[in-house]
Amino acid sequence: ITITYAQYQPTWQSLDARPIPKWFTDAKFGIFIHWGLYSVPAWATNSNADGFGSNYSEWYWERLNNKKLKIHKEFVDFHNKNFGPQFHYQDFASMFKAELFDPEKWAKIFKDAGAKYVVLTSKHHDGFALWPSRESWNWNAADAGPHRDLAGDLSEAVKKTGLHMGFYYSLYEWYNPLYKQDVKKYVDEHMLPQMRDLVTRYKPDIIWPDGEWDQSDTTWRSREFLTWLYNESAVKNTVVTNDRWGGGRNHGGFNTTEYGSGNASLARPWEECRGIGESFGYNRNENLEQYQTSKQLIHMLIDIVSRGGNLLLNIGPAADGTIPVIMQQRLKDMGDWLTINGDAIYGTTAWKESPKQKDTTTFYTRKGNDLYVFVTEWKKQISIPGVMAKNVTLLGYNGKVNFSKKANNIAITAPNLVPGEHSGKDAWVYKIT
Ligand code: FUL
Repeated sequence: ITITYAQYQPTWQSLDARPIPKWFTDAKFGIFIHWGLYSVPAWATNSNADGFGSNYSEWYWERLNNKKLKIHKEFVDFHNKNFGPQFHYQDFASMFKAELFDPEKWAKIFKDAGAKYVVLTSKHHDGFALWPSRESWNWNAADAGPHRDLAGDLSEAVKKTGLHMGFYYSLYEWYNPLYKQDVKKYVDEHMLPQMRDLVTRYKPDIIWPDGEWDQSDTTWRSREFLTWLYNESAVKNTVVTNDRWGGGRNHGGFNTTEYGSGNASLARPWEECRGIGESFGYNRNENLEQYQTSKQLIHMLIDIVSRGGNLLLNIGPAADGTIPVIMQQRLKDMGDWLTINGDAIYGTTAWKESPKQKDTTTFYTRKGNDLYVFVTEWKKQISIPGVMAKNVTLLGYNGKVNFSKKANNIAITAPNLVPGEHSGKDAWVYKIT
């Protein structure tokens, strides 16, 4: 007889006690990818008229149907004008070809961006699966559209570069007849088998559920799934999940915020996600002003990491499988900055005792006995209360950095150089040992 001792029970008390694998809190920066049939119209309004999420292009299908929305008419007009009233959302499947999709190229872009993990929409609220899912027969990327296992091919390429690979998965589906008729059956025969399939096939390091708000955690059988994931699955020791499992966002893995600023007040790890622009899926209707500049993105990453969080920065590839060049450029800039300054980001923690001054241009992280001081504006003098220092260096600069000590404070004098020429640009990091 073998007696197996299951470590986790299907209660939140038990599941929440599982420590989040350290690779995740060390990683700090991940790439989110929203890619699917919505990448064909790749369109949303820019109005924000219905508040949060108004500009999300991945909601295209729902916007066409939801008459209660202020933006509904704009979507219908756009759709009818360009595709015609007879054209169904389902018809986008044949136009989603991914003919230029090169997973190795994508993986290299992500690695060069300095990201440590990738999260791909394996299935969004429209239910279209990016892998050959049995449960989504004829409504997946292998049976229709590109006729290719997009999720599997990307997963393989990403893992080969040494990055962690994960999947976003929408629990609910807007228009799946099974979901509408018999949610219990949908959960048992469609949703849970799909999630298990994703885990067994691709051994992802992240399961990023979403759309959980539509039902309770009991209806989704979330606790049972997590018990299996943490006790028995092939990724039980490495997998990380988020807090979108139903019944409020208090349970599961890391806390998620979206177009917010993160939640550092909780005891658990957190991750802020957002696009470079205002949509997750590619929105061709956006203008340059709606895109964050590289500098803004770098400052965003610094702010988040200094408060102990992760940034999951989203890109929206085009239907043909290319990553819009403006997005590539932003990622490249982040990667260049991280090549010089990554030591101050990866594997760090927030400096809990940091001075509580209202200074929006100085940020801190810690690693071992080292303190990193980020300045997002070049300044001649930087004083830091409450620290002792043996040595101070400026990352990316080989020269000496002068500093003076007074009691428990140190004052750093910036070296006489042209920032951007002799060091990093957009933000500078002093390392205090
Ligand atoms: C939301 C979804 O409704 C959005 O479309 C997007 O996927 C975001 C990450 O999560 O809740």
